[in-house]
Amino acid sequence: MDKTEQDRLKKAAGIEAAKLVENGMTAGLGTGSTVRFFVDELGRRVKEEGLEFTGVTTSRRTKEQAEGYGIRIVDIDQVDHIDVTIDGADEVDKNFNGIKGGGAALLWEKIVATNSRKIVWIVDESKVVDTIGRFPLPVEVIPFGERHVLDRFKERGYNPVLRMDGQGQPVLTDEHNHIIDLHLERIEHPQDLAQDLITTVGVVEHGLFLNMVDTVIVGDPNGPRVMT
Ligand code: ABF
Repeated sequence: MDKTEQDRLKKAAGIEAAKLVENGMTAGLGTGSTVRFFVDELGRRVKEEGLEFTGVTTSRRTKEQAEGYGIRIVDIDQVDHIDVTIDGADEVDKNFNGIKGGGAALLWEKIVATNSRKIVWIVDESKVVDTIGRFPLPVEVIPFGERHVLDRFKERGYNPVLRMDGQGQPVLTDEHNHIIDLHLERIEHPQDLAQDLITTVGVVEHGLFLNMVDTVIVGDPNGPRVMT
């Protein structure tokens, strides 16, 4: 699928998801290129339809985009709950197990998601897979001692790679942590892997989002498709 077509499908999913945000809601706004289309549509609705809602964002870059449209953004600790969160994903399977974190925002994304009454992912059809794992699994780690976490992951056969930026420096998350990507190809037992990762000292969070999402809106050439 070429980028133009992929962007068309992402935009269609984003526009469909924007219909879910109603006046007076507190909405979680995710991160990634698909979410950018969603926030653009929210901005149009704010300007043209007078939509009023409060946003909680999962990254500084989404906060900047939303505030550019005059959307009111508050800190997650200023709200009692989040009515609905719309976010992207890197992979999602038929059991709604997903991988997130390609955008290095998985920690704030998971915190926002776990405090949301409803979670909706917006994806293009390339993200829907039979078995997750082909997309490298992001794991957020504390920089202190990360070399030893890498060694442990290597011993376990996880094929870990510290994520670097274009200047050859480790990518920094919004919490100033680092990301280790695990090149696993297939994840047959995601629950077991999640437990192994979260109990590894030095790991802050991982990109396995299991049994969390309620609805997936898929940008499909025949029009947005809703999976529930
Ligand atoms: C974000 O959405 C990340 O967790 C994930 O990496 C990204 C998907 O990116 P895109 O929408 O640009 O394909 O939530």
